Amino acid sequence: MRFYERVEEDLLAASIESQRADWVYATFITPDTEELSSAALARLIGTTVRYAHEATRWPKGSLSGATARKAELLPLSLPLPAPADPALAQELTRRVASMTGLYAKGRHTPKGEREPVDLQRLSRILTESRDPAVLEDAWTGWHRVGRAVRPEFDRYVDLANRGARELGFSDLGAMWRSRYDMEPAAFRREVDRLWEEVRPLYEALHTYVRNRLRATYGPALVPDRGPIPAHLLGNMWAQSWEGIYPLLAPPGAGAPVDLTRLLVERRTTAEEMVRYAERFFVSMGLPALPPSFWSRSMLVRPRDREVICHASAWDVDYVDDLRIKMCIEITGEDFRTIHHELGHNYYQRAYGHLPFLFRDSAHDGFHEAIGDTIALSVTPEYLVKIGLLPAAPPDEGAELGFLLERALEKVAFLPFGLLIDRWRWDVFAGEIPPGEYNRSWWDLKARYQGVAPPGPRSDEEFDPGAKFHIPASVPYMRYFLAHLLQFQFHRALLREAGWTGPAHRGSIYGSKEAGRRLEAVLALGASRAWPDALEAITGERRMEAQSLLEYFAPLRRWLDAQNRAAGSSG
Ligand code: X8Z
Ligand code: ZN
Repeated sequence: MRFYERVEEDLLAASIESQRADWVYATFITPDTEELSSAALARLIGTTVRYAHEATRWPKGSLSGATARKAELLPLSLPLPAPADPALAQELTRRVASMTGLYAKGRHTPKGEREPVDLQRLSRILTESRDPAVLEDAWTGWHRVGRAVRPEFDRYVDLANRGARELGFSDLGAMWRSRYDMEPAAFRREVDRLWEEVRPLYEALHTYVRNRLRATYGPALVPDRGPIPAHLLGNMWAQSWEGIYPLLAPPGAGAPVDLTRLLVERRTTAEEMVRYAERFFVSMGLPALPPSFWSRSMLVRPRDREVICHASAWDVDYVDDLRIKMCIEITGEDFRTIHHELGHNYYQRAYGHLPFLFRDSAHDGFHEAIGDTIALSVTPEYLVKIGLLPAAPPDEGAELGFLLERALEKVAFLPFGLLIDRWRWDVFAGEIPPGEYNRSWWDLKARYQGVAPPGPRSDEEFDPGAKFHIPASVPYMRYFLAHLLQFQFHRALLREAGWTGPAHRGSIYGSKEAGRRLEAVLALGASRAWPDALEAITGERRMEAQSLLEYFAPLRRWLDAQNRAAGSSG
């Protein structure tokens, strides 16, 4: 239909303009770049909203095939809905840019030090220090950034909700839940169902970790029931716990692979870290990254200006101007994150040939799952194969260590991935009033994650604002879904690669068959409802937790035995 040709042409032009301005802002935060990027985003939103309203001329049932799909996607293609009034749209985008900038510029002077340091340094303190006072100070110091974000947040909720309502959604949360090819209410039930399936495994892990931390820090700090203090889990948000693996390693497991040490000992550079990840994709038959990727990406933190360090992947011209923006540190964690980011880039490139409204993933959980799926293939055997690890694959004890480390990363994340938007959905719906923002946040943290703040938090604090995706207005349920999907994908691609052993030992490195299957799904973009894409990769049409549970089954048995021996059941 002619109408959608015009829509897609205009949206492509406005999106490229917005991407360019946003890139400059994110890699060089100044009042000017903040203004330019928010103005460009407001123009893109304005164009989308105008066309979304025009499109309602054709009633839903009157369209079919690709046009019907485009009509569905058009209003949902917006990263952020804004009121049609241009002044209000610009106010909204300015406030979001400002919140993101405040977060990026957050600093704190750690206890016993002289200079203020950034989030990356504070995060390193949280993984490395074993002094509860130092940990608490780094945690509390960073969380102060939430207070700076708070004054902007209320107005953001109000304006974004108005934008969502003008487009026919009841609020921004309902709009976010509408991008999953099912009713928003059904989607809510779907994530609850998935959480219930993985909850027993999470609880077994939580119990084990609490027992070990009590042994380290004593019963005064770590009680034998109830929540774990958030500052002891090795991560600023307690979202993944692999940072404190050394405290939790199975006794007698031997030293498992320390990827950070291997990379540091070889004096690996940031660029070489990215080359490793690129070579993985290439080994599966996917193309190398374009030369412009290497000249335009930001791989390390620049010394002379403020940037948004939170990792992201870009496709500035929606064809092949691929880039990543990261402040890479030479660690195993960043090694994995680079695979995560390149997963986005390879997705973007694979759907770049489609009509503009289809240049997106099947649903946003797919986008987040691709690179993680590849990173699941970073096994000890793989590291031997590429020459990073000199020794032969490790013994059985080390295998348990490997699984525990992966669980601390992936299983620990699940309730966190769920609760961020559990909280925001209720905020956008007006069910959590502004006076209860922080209290309700910690209620959810206790209920889902079983973690507590290091000390009492007053109503002045705004701890949600200390997590990137909240000031930046990025939906988060995508990561919860991705953490399940990646195990479904991993299992299916291993099968394609002819692997018949246990999933945690398998790697799809070098498998052209797995590569072909993966690329076929990426190339569908958003042209089909997600169950079709899921079926194309796994043969199944439902998201499920079974693959994850199978992957961790040997660990689960071991955790249960440990917990029984320690006299705690859950
Ligand atoms: O934000 C990210 C990526 C960019 S899409 C680095 N992740 C979530 C987070 O850091 O909170 C990846 C895992 C979860
Ligand atoms: Zn991502």
